[in-house]
Amino acid sequence: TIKHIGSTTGRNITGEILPDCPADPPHLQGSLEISFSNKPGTFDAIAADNPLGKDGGHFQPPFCKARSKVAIIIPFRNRDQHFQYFLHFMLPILQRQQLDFRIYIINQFGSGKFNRAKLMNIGFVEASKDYDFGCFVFHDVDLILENDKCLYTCPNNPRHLSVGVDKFNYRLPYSAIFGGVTELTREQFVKVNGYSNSFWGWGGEDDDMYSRIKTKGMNIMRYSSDISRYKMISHQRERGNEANPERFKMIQKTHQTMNQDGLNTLKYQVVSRDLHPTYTNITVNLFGPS
Ligand code: UD2
Ligand code: MN
Repeated sequence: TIKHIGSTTGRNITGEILPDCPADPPHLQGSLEISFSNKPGTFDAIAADNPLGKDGGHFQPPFCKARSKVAIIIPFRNRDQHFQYFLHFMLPILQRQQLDFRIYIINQFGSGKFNRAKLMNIGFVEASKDYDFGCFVFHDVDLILENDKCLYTCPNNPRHLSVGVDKFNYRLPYSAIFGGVTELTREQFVKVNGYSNSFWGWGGEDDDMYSRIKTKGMNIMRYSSDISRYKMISHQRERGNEANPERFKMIQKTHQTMNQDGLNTLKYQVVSRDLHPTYTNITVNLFGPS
């Protein structure tokens, strides 16, 4: 078996020092053909296709030392088929990018109002208990990258990755958008006190994060839309994720509320933590409104 050959120490199993991975990963393919017309494989089939992960889906390049340690945090409830597509398409890409990475599903327990932002805060805290991740990618489960040159590494300012999305004709719907797929380093995320915990239901949490970043004097970076390009798996708005009518008022006050609402006020309970071959599932109780 060739399992367990990645390295957390920068050495291979015989103790030899691995060279740093090149800045330009050599096996990238560029533009990719993504289609949802075939059903995705089962989780077992996906694991068989991607055998190099360690427990909980921690992947590391086998022959070089990765430049980035990346946690991919997916806020989630009841979207198994989307997640199967996600793994099917994204695992090979992330391995070609030669990242030291692990995918976390942060699964909201119960049928109360969905809270995407709070789930992402929990992902940050829980992933940080496992490993010294320096880069956090916050990722909608239904967005699939169409160009593997869009590297999931964190630059020196927060980055918005879902620049071109097919649903929006591959154009930004507004210039301050920060939803979909975003990246922050550990330091950047701590500096803004994480996301708000207070956005229950659909919308606003992404705009709130945009203001947090600006308030703390950072800028948003973006690749161009030919590289930062995604397809969204089509879906309806779920029950429990109805649009939040308070969101417009809330995002006017971000600069006043952000220091008392975020990582420093995060309360939740882990219901279960399950290590799967290609990902980690953490089911959490948010103690939110019903
Ligand atoms: C947009 C944003 C998204 C977020 C949302 C408002 C883009 C491309 N996307 O997405 O990032 O800001 O508006 O909250 O800008 N989810 C579940 N189960 C549910 C509901 C949601 O798993 O029942 C997760 C899943 O990862 C999903 C994400 O939350 O992709 C966002 O929800 P959505 O896809 O329903 O919202 P959408 O497409 O309007
Ligand atoms: Mn969506």
